[in-house]
Amino acid sequence: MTLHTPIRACLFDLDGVLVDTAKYHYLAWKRLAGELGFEFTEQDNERLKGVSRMASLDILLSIGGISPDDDTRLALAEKKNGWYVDYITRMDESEILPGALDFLKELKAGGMLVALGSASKNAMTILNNTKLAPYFDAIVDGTKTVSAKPDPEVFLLGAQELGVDPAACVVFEDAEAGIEAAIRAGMRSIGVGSPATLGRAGAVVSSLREMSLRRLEKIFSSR
Ligand code: B16
Ligand code: MG
Repeated sequence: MTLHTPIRACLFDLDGVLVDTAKYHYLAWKRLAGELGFEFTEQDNERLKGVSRMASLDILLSIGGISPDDDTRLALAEKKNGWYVDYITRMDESEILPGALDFLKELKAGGMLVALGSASKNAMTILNNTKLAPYFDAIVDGTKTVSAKPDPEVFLLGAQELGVDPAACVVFEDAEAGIEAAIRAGMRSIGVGSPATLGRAGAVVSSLREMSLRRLEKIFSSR
């Protein structure tokens, strides 16, 4: 990969980058933990960000010190998802994170290709309710992938659907595992959140409000 390949596509994680659905995941997981008889804190919830549904359940169960059989695990995950879906079906455009919509509009106007790369199996519901769906040329979510981040599958599939070389892609991610996935995919990356956890990204911003096409080109012009 040449580091000077011009950027042709931006790939976005969903939860934590474009919308804050972590709070709804938290409420649903907390309710499940409550039914199972243990506490689940917001700090515990940090460990579930960017992690797939079943892997999240396993982390939660390990916190509670419970190890049910596979059928019970599936039923518990479904129960949590039902509560979570109740929350996200009530979402609207007001829940788009600051700067995200303006940046997506600027990318489209500038001819950049845009893809979603999310672990969520509920991504379409969220994109439709927030009216973000039309901004994406390709949507890769948890219904299309087998391996979870840090495996690069979700982003490689995104690049493939866009017909763009991975070296010409930039990933926007809020999770360390997502930055790792971007690196393994041979893509550049921008962390959205704290430099303490996202230090391996090419640059870190606190929100997409700090992003513009000009800033994007500037960040990578010398690398
Ligand atoms: P679902 P992302 C991830 O979304 C969330 O960060 C993570 O907390 C969640 O467990 C995962 O999606 C699966 O979500 O239960 O809706 O399939 O950050 O990859 O956009
Ligand atoms: Mg995320």
